[in-house]
Amino acid sequence: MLNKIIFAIDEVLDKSILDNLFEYIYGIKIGYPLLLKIGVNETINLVHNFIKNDKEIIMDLKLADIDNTMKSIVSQLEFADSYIAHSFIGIEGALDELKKYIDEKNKKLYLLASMSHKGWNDNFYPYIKNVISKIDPYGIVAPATKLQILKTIRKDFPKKIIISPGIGAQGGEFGDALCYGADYEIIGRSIYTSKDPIGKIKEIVKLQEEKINVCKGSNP
Ligand code: O7E
Repeated sequence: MLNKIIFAIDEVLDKSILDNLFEYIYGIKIGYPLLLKIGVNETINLVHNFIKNDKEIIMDLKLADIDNTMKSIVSQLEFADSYIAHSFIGIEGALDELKKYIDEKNKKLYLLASMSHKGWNDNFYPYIKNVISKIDPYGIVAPATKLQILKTIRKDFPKKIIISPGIGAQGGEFGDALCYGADYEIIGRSIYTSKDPIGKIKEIVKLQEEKINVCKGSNP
């Protein structure tokens, strides 16, 4: 079965529901909404099975600060496998030291290349592209709502893992980002607001598979 979903857990869920979703998703993304609602210890309890079974846990605090502050934040959330930071903060005194710190811990860094909301300005992409090239992160976040910029980012970074939000609740269609170069689709509300999250995930996987079958071999 296709395993291309990163579940954005931005709402408090029953642990049993989350554990039942386990086999259908590649990994989970946790950010401020959940951490602020239930705290770090409860979050660790909630995602215990994912930690134990080596599913990727991506910590999305959209780090955008000086090196020392970002390293301090990461050091308090070591149960995660990966961390997301903004690229616009630049290299010296920020992302250079963060990358070194995360590498030393054998963890992964994702950098944000473009965002899914309307107001994000991709005119800055050449600057962001340069930062990403120099920092050489494990992966990149790029939007499923703007398929042309996603395609450009894939072309510019053919070997990077690309994870893509903006599907379902924000208007992107399930499977489109996979056709335009993403490795995984980040999906939150479409799953956790559903009355039947497992049924919804199965439906999403089917839609992703159908899209991939259509775009396979073509060049969107
Ligand atoms: O719209 P949803 O509910 O499917 O959730 C999408 C998730 O992806 C949510 O956690 C949101 O904060 C995140 N996201 C975007 O929606 N758009 C972006 O451009 C970037 C992210 C994201 O994950 O950023 C990582 C820095």
